[in-house]
Amino acid sequence: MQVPRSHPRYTSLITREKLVEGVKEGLAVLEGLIAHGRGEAFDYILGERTHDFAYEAEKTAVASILLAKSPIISVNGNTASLVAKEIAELSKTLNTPLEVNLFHYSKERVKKIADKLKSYGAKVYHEGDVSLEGLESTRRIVDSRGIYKADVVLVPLEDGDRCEVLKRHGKFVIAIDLNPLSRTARMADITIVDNIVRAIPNMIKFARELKSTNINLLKKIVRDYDNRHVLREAISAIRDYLTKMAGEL
Ligand code: PTJ
Repeated sequence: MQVPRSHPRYTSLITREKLVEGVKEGLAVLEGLIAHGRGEAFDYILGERTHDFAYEAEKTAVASILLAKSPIISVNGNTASLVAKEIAELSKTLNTPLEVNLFHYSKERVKKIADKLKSYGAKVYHEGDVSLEGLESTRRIVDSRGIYKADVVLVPLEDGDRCEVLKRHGKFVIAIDLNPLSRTARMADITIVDNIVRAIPNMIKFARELKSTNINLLKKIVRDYDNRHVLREAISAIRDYLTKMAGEL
């Protein structure tokens, strides 16, 4: 569909179209459209912009990846449809590989997503040679070089139970989730309450900035971060936005 640039909801509609294309290309599943709709609703009541609490989470996420021994960035169908090029760029800037990890698993889709990410020059793991104990869903199928041995894992658009299992395996989890009330959001060590289409480009900027920063400063950024505070700020931002909108009626 051609979206006219003058349309007041241009960015939102273009993002939707990318996901629809992703489904047509076989990168994303139909359930991904539903997940996106939920994300859109939260984005709407957050004012469709990156808030300060999200910038803080994005910066801290980058600092913690730079400090990690074996970091990994997990990619699912929605992420590949919306920000394949950008997440490959982030991966290269942070020298952190990508791993394809799917909820609705199929070998064919894993390969399609991996090929797309590789076409942007990223290093991609998708062997699926080990199982993450304690997880029933097919998200348990992971790569022994990636999520399995990682100390820090970035999980965009997560579906719930994996975050808990990753935590049980002693991993430091960074989530990107527009829903600050989700189980993932509440269980992660760092929750980026922002749209992935804004979060990843912001993280690329922070990565370029912090790459040459001294290690003590990176440690201070991570030490000073309080995820419960960030989640409280996100929920308050929704409340304030709704109060403002009601007041304008
Ligand atoms: O490709 P697969 O098979 O791995 O499946 C991917 C989906 C997304 C379908 C799967 O992980 C799923 O069902 O996820 P959920 O349980 O619907 O959760 C997705 C979360 O991401 C929800 O809390 C949404 O609010 C949030 N979300 C959706 N779109 C965005 C988002 N957060 C940030 N940016 C978005 N664009």
